[in-house]
Formats: sequence, C-alpha cells, structure tokens
Amino acid sequence: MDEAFVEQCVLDLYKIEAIKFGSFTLKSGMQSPFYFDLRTVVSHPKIMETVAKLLWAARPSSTYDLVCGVAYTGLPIAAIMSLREDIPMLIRRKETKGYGTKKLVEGSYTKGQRCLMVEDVIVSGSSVYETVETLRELGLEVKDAVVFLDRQQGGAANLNATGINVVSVLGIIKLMSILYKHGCITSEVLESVKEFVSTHNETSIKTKDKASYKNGVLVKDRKHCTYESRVTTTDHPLASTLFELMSTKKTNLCVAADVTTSQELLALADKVGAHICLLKTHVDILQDFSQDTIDKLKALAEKHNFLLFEDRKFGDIGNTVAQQYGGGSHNIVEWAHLVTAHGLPGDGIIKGLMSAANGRTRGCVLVAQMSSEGTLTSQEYVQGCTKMAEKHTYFVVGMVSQSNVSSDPRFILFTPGVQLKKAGDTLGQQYVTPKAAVLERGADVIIVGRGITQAEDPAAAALIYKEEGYAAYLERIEQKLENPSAVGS
Ligand code: 5IU
Repeated sequence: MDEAFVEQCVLDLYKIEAIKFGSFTLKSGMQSPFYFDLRTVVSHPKIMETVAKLLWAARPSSTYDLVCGVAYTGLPIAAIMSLREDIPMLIRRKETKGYGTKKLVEGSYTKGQRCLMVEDVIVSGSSVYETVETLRELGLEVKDAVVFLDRQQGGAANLNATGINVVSVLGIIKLMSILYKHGCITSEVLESVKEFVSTHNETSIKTKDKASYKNGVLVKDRKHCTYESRVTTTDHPLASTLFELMSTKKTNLCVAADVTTSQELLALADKVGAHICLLKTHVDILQDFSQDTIDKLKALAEKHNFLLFEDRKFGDIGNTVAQQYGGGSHNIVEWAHLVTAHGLPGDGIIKGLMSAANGRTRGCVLVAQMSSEGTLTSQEYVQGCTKMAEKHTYFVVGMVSQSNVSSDPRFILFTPGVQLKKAGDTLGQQYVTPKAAVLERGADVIIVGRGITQAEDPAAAALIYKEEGYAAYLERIEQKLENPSAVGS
C-alpha cells in the first residue's frame, strides 16, 4: 500500500472532522480523548472511495465471493468495493425487521461462500463479531475482516481468538503520528492519546454461547456459568467446595442466623441444614457463646453438608484483625470457613487475616455493597474492592453485593436483604425477592435472615427460599446474553 496515499487520506479525514480530539464518551461508557467516526465520509464521495480502495488493498487474501459491511458506516464502503471489484455484497441488519420476511441478512448467498468483512473502526471487536456470528450461522465462511482504524484496544486479539483475521489500514498511533508530522495536533494531544491507548488496552467481547474474550483470552461470564463448572475455574479450595455442594444440594441459600442463644442457633441449623449451602452467623449476638456451641455447630455442618460463615465484617488494620480473627473469645479462624471483611483498610486487612489463618483452608468475602438505605459505598469503592479481590484470589472467594459487581466466574457474589414478604424493616434494611437478587442483581448466593428465622416453620420457609433461589439460578444460566456493546458504526 502506498504510504503517501494513506497519509493523504488521513489528512483528508482530519479536514472533514472524521477524527476529533476532546473528551468523548464511547458506547461502552469509556471516556476517550479522541473520537474517530467515518460516518462523515458519506458527504465526501471521493474520500469515501479512497477509504474503500485502501481497505480493499489491505485484504489479507485475494479470493472472496462476497463482501459485507458492518452497519452502518461499513455499508456504503462495502458497496463501493462491491461496485469497483464486481463482487456481490450482503447487508446484515442491526435488528430483524418486524414485518415481511424477518430476514436478518439481505442479499443472495450460498453456503460455504467466502465473505470479507468491512468495518471503519474497531475497539473491542464486538460489532464485527456480531455480524460475523450471524453470517457464520447461515453457513458462510468468514475468516477475514478489514478495518480502516484499529484503536489498538484489544479488538484485533479478541477477533483473532474467535477465528477472525483482522487487517487494519492503520492503527491509532500511526494515525496520530501522521497528524503530528503535518502539524495538525500538538505534542500534548499526541501524548494524551498515547497515554490513553497504553492504559486502555483491555477490552472484551461476548459471544452468544456465553463466552467472552478479554484481550483474546477466553473468559466465561460468571452469570452464565453453572456452579458445577465453577468448581474447577476458581482459584480457591473453599470456593470449589461451596460450588460443589451448591450444585449437589441444588441450593444457593445461606441462612442468616441472627439469634441470641446457642440453643436457638443449633435448633435452627438442624432444621434448615438440609436446604442451605451456608449458615451465616453473628456469634457476638449470642448470650451464651462457648466452645460447646461451636463443637455442636461444626457437627451439624458436617451432618447436613454446609459451610460456616461468620459475618464479622472485619474492618481494621492488618495487625488488629489478625488478633481479632485468630484469638479473642470467639477464635473465629478455628471454626468459620468464611468471614466477611471490609475493603476499606486496603490490602493489609487481607494480609492480616491470612496471617491468622496460618495455612488453614479459610477464605474471606469482601463487603463491596450493602443492602441498607443510605449505604455509602460508591461505584469507585466497589471497583476498589473488586480490584482487591482480583489481587488476592487465593484468599478472597467473592464479594457481598447488591448488583453485578463482577463477571469473573472465580468470584461468588453473596446478596443479603432478601425476603419474599417484606420490602424492608424500620431500621433501614431493604429487601428484594430471591428471583430479583439472582436475576437482576447477579447474586450467586442469597442470604435470608428473618424471612426464615421468624417464619412459623423455618424448615418449610427455607425450602421455599431454596427452591425460588435455585430456580432463578437455572433461569439465569439459560438466559441469552444481552447485546454486546461497543463503539463502531
Ligand atoms: N447483612 C445485610 N445487609 C448487608 C450486609 C449484611 O442485611 O449489606 I454486608 C446481614 C445482616 C443480617 C442479614 O445478618 O444479612 C440479613 O438479615 P435479614 O434477612 O433478617 O434482614
């Protein structure tokens, strides 16, 4: 390809404002210091023809039976190629029309024909992927895509991972250097774009079969993975145990046993034990806590096959939590498989807990969000907790959350504030139903307290919550993916 030809085209595109600098919100929500949009070329036929020529010259192979542009900007460009090269084209609609033939793809084709994809710009590669997926479902062979601008944010690697070879006319860094060389932009703008690209190079795409690719590496979305499949994908032995027992007992129910005597606690654990995967305690509520209570509780956990989860919400510096966890009158580390902790203090809290665990198989759940009215956890705080969890997957098994804070299948999301009958209490608690917790908020485990503990028959109530929660989970793993979002035309 003639370099001078590419340079001239970039300068022409700059003149017609196909590339702009400033602050732009992309479809994915990402803030970008530049925006590239070839839609404007429809008003400049000569430039559009040059773009089409450059894209055609970039094609990786010489034998195609069809071309197909990604809607919308890819369409007129593909039409020009079709005309110039005398190759039939296809149009893939963005949505199926609600009348007539309901076809998603317009144009004639036969199975096995080779189709070249045409796109103006790629970020994650989602738009290209979506179109290719439809064409492949029709039996077409789609292996190659030509794009004008690669924003160099992982899209090409994502597409390569799905068997699509991507060739771009140029990448954003090259485009920027051409503009800089010709005095169109300042060195500050050049640097800001370079900085943006180096820090925003992780994108992912989702496929219909519920897989996603992050920078070319296959990752399945947590919400669509079965508990059983997650037994092996997690890094944590307790998370594996929990997934295993959730899938064999067919339950994602955790009962919150906020009772005041050991007798009540043990009676409740025995009644609901068959229906739960976890029993959540606040042992500091018990008036008569003793080692005997713990011994009996452990025996019930063995008998009914559930794990013990002390909702201690540790929140101090590492040195203090190490002492609180591994000592005091409750000696939590000795009997609780899982404990809750706040992310607030930073990494030190995890290090403190781990030092007290001292090699025992123990795990913690970070409180990322709360169910109570007026909770102070901001989005930034939630992201901070998620990042912390990602750094310590050998100790953090997941997060307490009220929304889908992570799609990473290694993490278990625990959602409290679940009730079938009430909307809240007088002290700020806010409830959702088991179905909403699992389907709308992305819970893996629902935590139910008074909905069960204050029911006339706690065992019967636990069975109802268990069935509702598990049915919602089964519905969720079957759900189709929401439309992948990405910038493009
Ligand atoms: N709990 C919440 N909300 C939270 C967190 C923990 O309700 O955000 I973090 C605890 C408190 C109680 C249980 O032990 O979960 C919920 O009990 P009820 O279902 O009775 O409201």
